[in-house]
Amino acid sequence: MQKNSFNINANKTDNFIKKYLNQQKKTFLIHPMKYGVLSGGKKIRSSVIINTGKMFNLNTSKLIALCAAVECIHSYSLIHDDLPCMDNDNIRRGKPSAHIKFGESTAVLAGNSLLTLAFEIIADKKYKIDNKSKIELIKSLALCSGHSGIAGGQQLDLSFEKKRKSFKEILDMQRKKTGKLFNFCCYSAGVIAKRNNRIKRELSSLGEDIGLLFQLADDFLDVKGSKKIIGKPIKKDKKKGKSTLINLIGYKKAEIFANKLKTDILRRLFKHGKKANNLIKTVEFIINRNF
Ligand code: GRG
Repeated sequence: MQKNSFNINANKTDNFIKKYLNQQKKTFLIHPMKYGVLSGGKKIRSSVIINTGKMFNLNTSKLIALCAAVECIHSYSLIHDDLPCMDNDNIRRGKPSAHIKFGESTAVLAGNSLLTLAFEIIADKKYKIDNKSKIELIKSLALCSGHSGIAGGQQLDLSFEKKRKSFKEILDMQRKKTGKLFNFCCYSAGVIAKRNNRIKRELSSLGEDIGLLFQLADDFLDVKGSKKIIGKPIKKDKKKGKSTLINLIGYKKAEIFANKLKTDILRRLFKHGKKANNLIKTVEFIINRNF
């Protein structure tokens, strides 16, 4: 199922973003923004949102604006992550990174514009959900993206380079850098489904664990993946002295930890019965993927 259903979700998100940008004023930054967000990428976060929504019988049309917003923020983080002052990577999604293609200043500005576009999309009156939910979503997305979320996690990641960090410190950094945006993916479906605070907290924690599993899989791919299939260089973590579980406890033990995390995530999903089937398949994909 997975590749097809992911592609369907990815296309829906891409089409939404394309249409949204095409309706805006034609500025210089539109092209580099499109390059950053529309040129490839699995759009796995969109599938997590859509498949969490399925647990609450939500139609994709109610969620597609959220998918677009999340993918804008994700692409923004990748553009900035590749910059010379961050991870300094020249290839992304099998193509030149945005700063190689357009220059550093344009890449920074296109990234910034994708960040603000995310909030514009959710706040837009064309997104027909009630204002209370909109404010809740905007606040949560801001928290997940800022200094206690992705940006904070990235700062920790860079500051941990070539240092021996503890298991707890590495997981905390990875939860922020990657887990928080997945936290928002599951939580936001709960907001649209009008679930109570307890359920929304459970969804946040579930999403964050899915995000952590995704990051662990990313670390495994850096060791055993194929550059051609992944579309970015491999074996960078060791070279850069990145603090990963693999570099701390070794590949085998990190794999055992990831499998335990996956079992725990699936146990929580099985409680939802058949309605969780698509999200379960997404989690299986996340840990077994080769790209
Ligand atoms: C505040 C949003 C924000 C960013 C600034 C640069 C930065 C701070 C954060 C970087 C965070 C980062 C790059 C995390 C890595 C997450 C990760 C595993 C990315 C790869 O995601 P995939 O595989 O990529 O989903 P595709 O190409 O499929 O979209």
